[in-house]
Amino acid sequence: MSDCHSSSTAEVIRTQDAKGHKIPVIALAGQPNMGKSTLFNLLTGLNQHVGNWPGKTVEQRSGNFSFNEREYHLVDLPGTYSLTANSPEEVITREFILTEKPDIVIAVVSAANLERSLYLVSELVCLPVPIVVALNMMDVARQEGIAVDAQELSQALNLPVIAITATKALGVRDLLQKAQEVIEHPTIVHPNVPEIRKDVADAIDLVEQKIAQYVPQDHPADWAALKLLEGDVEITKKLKASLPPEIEKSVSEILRENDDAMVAVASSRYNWIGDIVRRCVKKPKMGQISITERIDRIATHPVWGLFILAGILGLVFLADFYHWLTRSGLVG
Ligand SMILES: Nc1nc2c(ncn2[C@@H]2O[C@H](COP(=O)(O)OP(=O)(O)OP(=O)(O)O)[C@@H](O)[C@H]2O)c(=O)[nH]1
Ligand SMILES: [Mg+2]
Repeated sequence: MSDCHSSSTAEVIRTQDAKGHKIPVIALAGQPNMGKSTLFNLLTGLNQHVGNWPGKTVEQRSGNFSFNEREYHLVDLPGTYSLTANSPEEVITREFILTEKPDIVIAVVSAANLERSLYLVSELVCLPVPIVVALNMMDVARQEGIAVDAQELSQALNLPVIAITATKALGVRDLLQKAQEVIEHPTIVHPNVPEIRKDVADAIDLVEQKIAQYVPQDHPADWAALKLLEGDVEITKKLKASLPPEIEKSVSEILRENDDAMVAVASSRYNWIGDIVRRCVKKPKMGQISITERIDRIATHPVWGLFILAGILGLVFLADFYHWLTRSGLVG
């Protein structure tokens, strides 16, 4: 990648350019093992800073790189399955997006496992941040016979989607080009978001109106209301501390009346994901089986599987026996 390189002097990661202008911040978000760090290392090379997130034992990695003669600050967010406050990683990721306001989030998903990886995206689309989706692991999907239509996915999400294979640096230039376009010409994009059951959506609106002036700084009121109805521990704690008693009482009443909201919200996300996957993913037809499935079938076959196991054990025994013979001097 000739026009995409990390600076050679690694020590200081700058967040301002020579004229004092803020260097645009790109955050990599995604579930664990989606390839965020692979992409991060590819772009930043040695120009990385590794430490811990303030007050947490979670590793923080950031670094700078240049692309098309512009410098960017890249943050490798911790892998998270969702954005509900179940773990420090989830809190770090959402707090970073809400309070640090990166210029763009690159949501890294796996083409080989789109259904699972879209759960985090279903939450990211509810945050006020521009998103570009990096559809990674295209090589793995191809090997598994899974075809993901990136253009169709882009239409289904109403977001830019670029297919990449991070380990081979394929598609990464296109991804950066798209990220650069979005950063330099920000337009208000409304991604398609999960549609929540009407009664729960109404309850969210009502809670939003009540809490709007008390939400923590940088937290959108509609998002905080959604999280309250999902029973998010952190947001509940923060709002409890700031809501006047009479408002807290009426909000608690709404939450009690909608005690199935968490399930309704989760199922709206799963429906959203299901619809998208049906539109964009073609799995191998019956009869067409992938290489790994073929290996699995033979290795777990009641007869051939035993032969393979006996063969492997025999080889281990022979290797061990040969090793013993050479050590005891019986074989030269
Ligand atoms: N075949 C293939 N493997 C990939 C690709 N991208 C990443 N990997 C591999 O997937 C594994 C996980 O990649 P990471 O970059 O560590 O994933 P991550 O998203 O940073 O994971 P966490 O830090 O746990 O959140 C590594 O073994 C990578 O080499 C890809 O496009 N193709
Ligand atoms: Mg990582």
